Amino acid sequence: MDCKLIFVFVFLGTFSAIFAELVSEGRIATQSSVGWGGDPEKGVDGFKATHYGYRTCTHTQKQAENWWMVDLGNSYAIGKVRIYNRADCCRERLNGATIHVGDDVKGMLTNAQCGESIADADTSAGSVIDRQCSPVLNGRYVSVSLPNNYLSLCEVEVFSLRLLSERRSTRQSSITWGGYPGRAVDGRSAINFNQNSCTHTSGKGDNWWQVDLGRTYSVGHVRIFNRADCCRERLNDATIHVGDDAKGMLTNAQCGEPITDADTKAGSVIDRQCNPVLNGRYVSVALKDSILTLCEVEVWGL
Ligand SMILES: [Ca+2]
Repeated sequence: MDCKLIFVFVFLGTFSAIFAELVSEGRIATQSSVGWGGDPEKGVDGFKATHYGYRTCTHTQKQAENWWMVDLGNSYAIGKVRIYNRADCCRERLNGATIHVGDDVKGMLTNAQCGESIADADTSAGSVIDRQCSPVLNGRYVSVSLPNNYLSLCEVEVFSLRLLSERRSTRQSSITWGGYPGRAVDGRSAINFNQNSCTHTSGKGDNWWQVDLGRTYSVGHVRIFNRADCCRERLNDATIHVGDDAKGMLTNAQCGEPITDADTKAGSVIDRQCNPVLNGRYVSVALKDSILTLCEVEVWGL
């Protein structure tokens, strides 16, 4: 085993939890054509050197439509794509490139676009170009497409959402029946109240539950596990809020539509996508004049 392989093995073994959201490295890549030895897998080989001579950048021929695509192996909720541009020459070639995410293996030009097209201002030599997908895009295939120019990518990193809320600090408007706020982030999605894993407030006035993520994140998706043993309808009209105001449990920006009666089957899993993605440290669920019970709340983001 050569030194490079040993290094990679030790590195991943030690820090895999931190980088768990990187879903592209080492995956199978394809592209429209190959020139100058720039095989498509060099876009996901983990090496970010931006001088072409290091043989870790892709390179196509110059055709009407040029594209590079990675197959992530599974469909993920994609929050961000990062591109490392070439530094030794030709920095401007990426101008006009677009990033696409979707489940269509032939959708390299037509899957949903993640973020704005790459502009000339993004493409300084060796630049790191970030595009946030807002809303978050689900897909197994991530592509970069570029008309009428050579497409060269020194590395492409695709980041999926990760769970931000588990075991974080929580509070709520009141506590009754032993329904402490931490039960909604205890990692258990048990949905009968007597399993001691659901929250419970009193009913009158403004009821809210809030989690502090510890710092500001880009929140793309919130999932709520509803109670199953009774009272499924109590969550009707609840709203989800995301923001940096610790006292904004009712007023921070709203993520998705209010919860409706159709959402609240007993034990249902209720999903809300934040469109656009919302930046915030505090995520809350608010409900007026009804008991607020949450068996689990999962906040997903980057
Ligand atoms: Ca590379």
